[in-house]
Amino acid sequence: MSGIKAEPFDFPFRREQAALIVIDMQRDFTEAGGFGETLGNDVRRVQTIVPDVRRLLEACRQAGLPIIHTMECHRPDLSDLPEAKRNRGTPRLRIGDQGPMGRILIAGEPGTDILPELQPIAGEVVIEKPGKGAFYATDLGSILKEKGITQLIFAGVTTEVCVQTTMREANDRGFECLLVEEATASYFPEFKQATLEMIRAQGGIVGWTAHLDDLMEGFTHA
Ligand code: C5J
Repeated sequence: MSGIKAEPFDFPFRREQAALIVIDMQRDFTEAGGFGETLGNDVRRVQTIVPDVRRLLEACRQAGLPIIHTMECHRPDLSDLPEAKRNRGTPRLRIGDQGPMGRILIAGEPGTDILPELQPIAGEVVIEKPGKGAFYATDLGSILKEKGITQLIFAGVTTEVCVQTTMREANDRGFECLLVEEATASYFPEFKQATLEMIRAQGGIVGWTAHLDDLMEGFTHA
C-alpha cells in the first residue's frame, strides 16, 4: 500500500485492487446537438477536461489498472427508458428523438459514442447504463468482484449527476472511491465545487478527491 496525496487525507492506494472508471465521456454530453445541449446546457464547459481525462487514462493504462468506461444510453425500442425519464423537463429533443448525431442517447448511435480521444482499447470494459448510477441495471458489480477490485478512481461527466451517483453507489457497496478534480466537469461550475466538497466532507463520507499530478506522482511510488 502507498499513500497518494488527497483530501481529506492520503488515499491508501493498492495498485492490485484499483481500477479507473471513466463516466459517460460521450458526444451526447460534450458536443453541440447532443443530449446535454438539448437540455439547455453550454457544452463547452465540459469539453475542457478532455486532455486531462486522456492523461489520466494513459497513466492508468501504463500503471496496469483495469479500465472501465460507462455510457448512458437506452435500447432502440426504449424498453429500458422509464416514462418519467423521457418526459422530464422541456428539452428541445427527448431521449430517442432524431438529432444531428442520430437518435439522442440510444445505443449504437454516433452521438452516444465515447469521444474519439478517449475511446476504449482492447480489453477495457464498456458498461452501457440506463440510469445515472453505473451499478443500476448493469453487470458492473459482478465485473468488479470478479477482478478483485476494491478501489475506484473516478473521472467523467457530469460531476454532480452520473459521477456522484455512481460514487455514492460504489461507496455503499464498500469501494474506496477517489475523484480526480481535473478529470471531471459539470455544466455548472458551482455544482462541481459543491460536489467535491460534499464527497470529502465529514472525514471522506463518500470518498476522496485528488489532483491529477498528485495521483500520477503517487503511481510512480506504488
Ligand atoms: C446527465 C450524466 N447529466 N452523465 N448524465 O444526465 O451526468
